[in-house]
Amino acid sequence: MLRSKFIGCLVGSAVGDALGRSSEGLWFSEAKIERFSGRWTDDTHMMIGVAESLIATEGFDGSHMAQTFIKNYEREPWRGYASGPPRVFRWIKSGMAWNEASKRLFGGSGSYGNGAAMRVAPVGLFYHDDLEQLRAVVYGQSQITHSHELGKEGALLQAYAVALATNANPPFELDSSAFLKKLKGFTRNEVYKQKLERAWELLGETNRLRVVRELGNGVEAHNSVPTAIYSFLRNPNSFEACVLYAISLGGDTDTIGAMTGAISGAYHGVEAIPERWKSKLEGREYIEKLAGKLWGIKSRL
Ligand code: F2R
Ligand code: MG
Ligand code: MG
Repeated sequence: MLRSKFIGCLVGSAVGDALGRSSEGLWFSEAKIERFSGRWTDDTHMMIGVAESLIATEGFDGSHMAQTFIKNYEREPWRGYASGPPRVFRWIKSGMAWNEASKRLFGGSGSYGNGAAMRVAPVGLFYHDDLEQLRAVVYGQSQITHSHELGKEGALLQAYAVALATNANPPFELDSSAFLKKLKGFTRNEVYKQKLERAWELLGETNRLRVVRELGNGVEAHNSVPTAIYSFLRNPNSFEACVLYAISLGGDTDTIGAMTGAISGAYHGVEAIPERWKSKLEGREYIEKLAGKLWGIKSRL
């Protein structure tokens, strides 16, 4: 089951990204998923980089992971990256340390974009049973491109949600309240604590506009990570329902779809992801191979 959860998480993340790709940036009522080509964006490209580096070094090595991001970006810069990461890659290439360059972004405040969270699923899987290491590695992998506290803390919550989903045992009913309480207790940031509180209050909400207004659907980590966790908890028993719900909220749909898909895939395992999506997914075999290797190393260590 654990192997299936590892594969489900990475494939689920890529499926969510590919499903949301054509709606990214649209108002929620316009978000559509019918045009599923299976092609994914920077979210999956960077998630693959995280997995490749964890596998190659059998753990976290910041310099190696930064170089992996740079190598992958230079091969396929057209994946739809935002402005921040490519600038950081150039600074690292010109000699800046991997954990210093990102501090220069946005006038020295660092990025609070959701880029560190959208790619973090392999860390949540690999350290699902060691929360101290999970926190340290999430902050380390975030620092490469996202040094702002909100960017890092969003990645931490997304990784911890993946870890909690990995440790859960469906079909026993998921305790949403306990899930949110654990997340709230794990983050040190007040913005996220309040968003998680709102997520709990909104669980029965039928008005999507209200959900978007209160939780957000934007490119900022604090306006998308809680939304992905919420989308999963609204529909814990169905991969399909939770990812479609996430995308129906509009905004940063590829990323919120990817984060929701990662949590749900880790919860259910790969069998729960509809075959009509898996069969079309770009690079499915490679993503499954990476997840299998990550699980293999984890089982051996
Ligand atoms: N880039 C996109 N989408 C744009 C359209 C792509 C197009 N469809 C195409 O194919 O070309 N999506 C991807 O970017 C998001 C992840 O972004 P990331 O990696 O966090 O980048 P960045 O630049 O660091 O932050 C994103 C924006 O957030 C705002 N921001 C962040 N920190 C800020 C700060 N301290 N002060 C002010 N603003 C800050 C800025 O607007 C950044 O541009 C994902 O959606 C991924 O799919
Ligand atoms: Mg993207
Ligand atoms: Mg996006």
